[in-house]
Amino acid sequence: MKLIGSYTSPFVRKISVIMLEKGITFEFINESPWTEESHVPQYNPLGKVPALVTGPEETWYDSHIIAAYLEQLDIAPALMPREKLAALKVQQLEALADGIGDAAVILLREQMRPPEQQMESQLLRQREKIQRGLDALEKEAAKGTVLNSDRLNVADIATACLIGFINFRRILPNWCVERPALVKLAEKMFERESFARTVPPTS
Ligand SMILES: N[C@@H](CCC(=O)N[C@@H](CS)C(=O)NCC(=O)O)C(=O)O
Repeated sequence: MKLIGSYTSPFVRKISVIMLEKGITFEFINESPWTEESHVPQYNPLGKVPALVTGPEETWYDSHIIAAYLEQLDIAPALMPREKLAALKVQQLEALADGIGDAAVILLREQMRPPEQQMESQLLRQREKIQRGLDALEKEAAKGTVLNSDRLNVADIATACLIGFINFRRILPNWCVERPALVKLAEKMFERESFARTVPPTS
């Protein structure tokens, strides 16, 4: 399998972590989606990473779909409950973490524009999504029934990748204030070998 992505993307990290946890060997093809000469559109018409090439005629994209594809291979450990409703609850939290990631990427791109071209309303809108989303994740992490339970799942991985990205890009320096359950979850996840091996490069 070939994973197309960039080391700094939280969505790509999510897939790398899942494959490392399951012991699936893969080749990493480092491709930025942002350059003019990017090959990413050859793998995903949306031009986004990650994409996972599994055969000459088979490529998967959108990290949520790739995660589901990897799960149906039935390779232990299972990272999704077998029961359908329980699995949906995990996927909803995965979607929440990924959605906060989307808002963080939009915020970051907006902040990269010259200051006079940045839209204050856009910055505010994305920051609000991030704050609300993190509050919702904090509640779930404190409950410990789906997120932060004693069985690792895809939502835990997506949440920790998101927090890693927020830290790495300094998107919300005070995110941990009043979010103790999320802090604990992130600390616990960052100790795993799969996370240690996928730390975003600093340069
Ligand atoms: N929902 C997608 C989001 C992927 C995504 O936004 N990836 C970013 C990198 S962090 C990207 O490739 N952006 C390029 C673009 O939007 O053109 C997923 O989960 O795979």
